[in-house]
Amino acid sequence: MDTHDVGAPTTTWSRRQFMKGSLAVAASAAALSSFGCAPSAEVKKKEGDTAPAVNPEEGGTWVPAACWHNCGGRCVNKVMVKEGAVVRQKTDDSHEDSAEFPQQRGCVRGKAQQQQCFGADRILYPLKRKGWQPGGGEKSNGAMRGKDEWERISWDEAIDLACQEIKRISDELGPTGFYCKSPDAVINVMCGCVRGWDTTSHGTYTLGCDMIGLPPTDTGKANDRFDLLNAEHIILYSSNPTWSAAGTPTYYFIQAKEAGVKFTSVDPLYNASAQMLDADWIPVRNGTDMAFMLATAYEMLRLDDEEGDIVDWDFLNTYTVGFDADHMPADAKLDENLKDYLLGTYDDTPKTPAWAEPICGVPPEQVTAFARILGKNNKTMLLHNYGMVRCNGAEMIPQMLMTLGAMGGHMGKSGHATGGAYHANCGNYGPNLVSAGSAKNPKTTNPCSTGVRQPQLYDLILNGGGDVLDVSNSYGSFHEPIPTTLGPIKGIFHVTDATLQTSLHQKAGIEAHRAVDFVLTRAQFMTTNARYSDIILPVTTEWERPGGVTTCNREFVYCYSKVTDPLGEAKTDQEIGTLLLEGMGMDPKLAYETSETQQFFDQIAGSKIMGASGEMEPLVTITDADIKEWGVTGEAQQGVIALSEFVANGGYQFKRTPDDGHGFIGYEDFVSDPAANPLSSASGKLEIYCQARHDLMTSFGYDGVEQYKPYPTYVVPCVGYESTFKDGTVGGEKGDYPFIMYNPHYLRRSHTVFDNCPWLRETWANPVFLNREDAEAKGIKDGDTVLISSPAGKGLRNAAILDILMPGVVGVPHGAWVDVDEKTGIDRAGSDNYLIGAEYGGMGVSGYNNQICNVEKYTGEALGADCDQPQRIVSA
Ligand SMILES: Nc1nc2c(c(=O)[nH]1)N[C@H]1C(S)=C(S)[C@@H](COP(=O)(O)OP(=O)(O)OC[C@H]3O[C@@H](n4cnc5c(=O)[nH]c(N)nc54)[C@H](O)[C@@H]3O)O[C@H]1N2
Ligand SMILES: Nc1nc2c(c(=O)[nH]1)N[C@H]1C(S)=C(S)[C@@H](COP(=O)(O)OP(=O)(O)OC[C@H]3O[C@@H](n4cnc5c(=O)[nH]c(N)nc54)[C@H](O)[C@@H]3O)O[C@H]1N2
Ligand code: SF4
Ligand SMILES: [Mo]
Repeated sequence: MDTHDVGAPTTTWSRRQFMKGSLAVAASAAALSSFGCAPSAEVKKKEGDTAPAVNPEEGGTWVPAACWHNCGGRCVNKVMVKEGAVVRQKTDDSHEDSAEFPQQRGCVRGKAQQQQCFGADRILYPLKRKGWQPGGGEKSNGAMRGKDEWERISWDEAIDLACQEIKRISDELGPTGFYCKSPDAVINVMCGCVRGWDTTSHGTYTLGCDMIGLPPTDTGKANDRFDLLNAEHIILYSSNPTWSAAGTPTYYFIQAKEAGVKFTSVDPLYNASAQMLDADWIPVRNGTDMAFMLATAYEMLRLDDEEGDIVDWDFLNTYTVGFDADHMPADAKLDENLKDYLLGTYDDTPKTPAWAEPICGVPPEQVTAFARILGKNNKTMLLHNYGMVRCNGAEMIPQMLMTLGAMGGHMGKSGHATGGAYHANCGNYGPNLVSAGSAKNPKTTNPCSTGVRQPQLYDLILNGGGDVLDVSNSYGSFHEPIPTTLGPIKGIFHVTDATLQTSLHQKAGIEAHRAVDFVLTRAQFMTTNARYSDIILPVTTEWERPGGVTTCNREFVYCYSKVTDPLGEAKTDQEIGTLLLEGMGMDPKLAYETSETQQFFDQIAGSKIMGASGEMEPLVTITDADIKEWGVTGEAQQGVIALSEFVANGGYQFKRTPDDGHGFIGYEDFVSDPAANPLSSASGKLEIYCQARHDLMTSFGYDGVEQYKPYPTYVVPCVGYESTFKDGTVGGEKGDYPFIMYNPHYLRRSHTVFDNCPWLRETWANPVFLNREDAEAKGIKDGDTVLISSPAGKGLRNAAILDILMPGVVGVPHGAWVDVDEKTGIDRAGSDNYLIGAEYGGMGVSGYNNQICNVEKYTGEALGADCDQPQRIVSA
């Protein structure tokens, strides 16, 4: 068997051929070969398969098919299955589309799901790295990870080898001998492991939102979609739902636009959403939002003083603590407040727009205009996504953004809102009107409770262990530090994430993978995790499983069904887990209680709908005959839709009207009666000064934490805009890495998923985004191959030169599969994390969006388009 990167190029495929192809993708891999992406011989031929002569216009059954990635959306995706082949694909057409009752339409990635399930790049058999042998040390031949060849082995052999090695490491080192970013029940039961924690999506909102008085990660307290139309201004702060929350959110915002709402985008890029909504653009430099926000607050105070009617003092005084000296929280240890900091009382530096401009790049008149929009007499919604808090030094943004909303009184009233606008719920919050049930599985516990900040883990592995501060038990749950000494880590598991690709410090990550005895990965493709492994267990996609139910948004639950039998020898996660536990001599019932069909049934049976009483009631009617037909255990129940209809329709959408009584205004109860409905903070109010969060953060003792106050101030990040200057002073001479680099979440991919997909590669080029002036100064033309260098690594991408990106900012899209040229050490794929190191400060946030880099025209061989590169395929 060959190594990776040997697939047939996809260039021979024109867009028309792809379109044709999409009408004729067959479940049998025989049909796949017609794609020009020839799969391995075994892939082509399933027992008894012939290439079906399909006529997409006749017959076939529409099956609601899963769209299962962490893509920001949740949409309907239907495939026509005929003679075991998928012959057509569509999105929601179950009813006429209207603003009140919108179709749940999907995006281009959804349409490309067939290339996930039936892709020529699927791994269909257990694979072993040729140079690896169990037993550890030299036998593992670890330096060859990522370079070695692969051989096909049987499931028996794969499970035997894996269990032998897991037992050996477990006997020698116990649970801390293993590492897995997010262990599942099987790993908990088999051996346990050290976990990695990371602030990924919500950045600094991961720390202590409850202490400030915000909902967890600040999601859920913006208003529902009909109320968007009651606003006068909607601010999309660091928010590009058109790319990052595909599906209905953009449609809701279009309704608001058509109703006359004025949009403003605060973003280094005039992004697709801003363009679509014809928004006013406030270009702010990545990672410097605090300067811009402080200056905005200063301007609100100034305008209020000079003209009146800007700051909602009643709101501040009633619902918040810490804005001024007269309203400090009872537990404050420091006699300082935000207002005096803004006015320069403590440091003789008023936080004026002129003070902020050199840092954030926003012209002062735009700050003033923004302050006016936030004024109390406007109906303003301040909706944010999380790009600006996935930055070093952004620790106090959650308190500051909330403060801006509170200064204008933009909470608890129709037409006003302040809060997160995330994923498929973006623009539409409120209690669920329908919800999916859950499958029953035993609760398992990892015998090792230690969580290590993800990028430090690689150094820990490379150093053979060491001292760590355990500060987070699971994502989003921080605690006071527990000093811990860990021994060597010799085994790595990859389960359902793309850790080696999506975690900071990838270069060290690759070395760490080469340093251990054993890496076991479940994979559908030769992903980065898989590439640096020893044994790969082929896992099915969701299309090859019985089905499932997902809550998509408050109005819609999606029910998807099986599209095809498992391809090749792929097995479901549960089947693989069962084999591993049996191989370890353990009872699989410790991890799985019921069959996957039973789990699907339980999800359906547990689905709920908002009843007339205001309580959630069963959604699906289930009869004894249904239970018999499904071969499951359960009880008959009365709902509003028959089981067969629910499954055939692909779920259920709750019909809304603006006056249906299900509207939602965030913070309404708190604002109407704060004493009866206190928030989760110590004071029960919104804490602009928050002692508890500050104390927790400082207890970690990370570098630079002494700069932070319990209220929002500007701090110099460990890496950020200041680092682009030679001596770290803004406005000085530029250093070796003069640009701020950030990682837009890119429409070609859902993180790493789809990166290898030919259709999407052709549609989305995955370039590096450069500002025109910057490119001209560097002699770079559109399409030129660009060398991106950072203190951590080097990568190549083709230039996309933009007039809508701030000067000095470089955009490297998130999630491309690293492809290191072993001779030069340069990554040809432009992987974001290959360019980022392990530096951290404050709370230990993963600062993806204010890293530093240089760009120059590459003098080596030009890269060519991604869609002209061979697809990464393992072939026999
Ligand atoms: N530099 C940088 N790094 C980032 C970010 C950034 O902006 N910049 N963003 C961060 C964010 S917000 C996030 S959320 C993370 C995401 O990080 P990850 O969760 O690691 O990313 P995904 O690519 O979604 O990984 C999902 C993996 O599961 C596999 N998979 C799919 N279905 C199944 C299945 O049924 N079973 C199994 N076993 N596997 C399956 C997919 O093939 C894929 O490899 O990345 C973070 N990393
Ligand atoms: N297509 C696609 N969609 C996705 C994903 C994906 O990988 N691909 N991933 C999903 C996941 S898990 C997540 S967490 C979300 C992330 O979704 P978002 O948080 O929306 O992520 P981005 O699109 O990277 O950033 C949003 C906007 O913030 C801007 N921005 C970046 N840094 C800063 C900054 O420092 N200040 C300001 N003011 N603006 C900034 C960017 O230019 C961008 O326009 O996307 C989800 N949706
Ligand atoms: S947004 Fe996500 S769920 Fe919707 S079609 Fe695209 S990939 Fe699928
Ligand atoms: Mo995320």
